[in-house]
Amino acid sequence: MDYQFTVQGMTCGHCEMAVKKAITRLDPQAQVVADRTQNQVTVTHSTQPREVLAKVIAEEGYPVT
Ligand SMILES: [Cu+2]
Repeated sequence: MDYQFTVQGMTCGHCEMAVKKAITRLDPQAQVVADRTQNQVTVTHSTQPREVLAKVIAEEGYPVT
């Protein structure tokens, strides 16, 4: 499945990497693009439901709106 999330609080490359890692830890084959300038996280080839990914991003410290 492919998803797009609007994510608050990503201020630098480390934040983008933290979000990517949190998702791929749970969903290893997912492709993740995090763009802090647009507050967007795009996930493709996910095996997980949208809510699960949203929860993982939020638990990493970045609110999903
Ligand atoms: Cu950061």
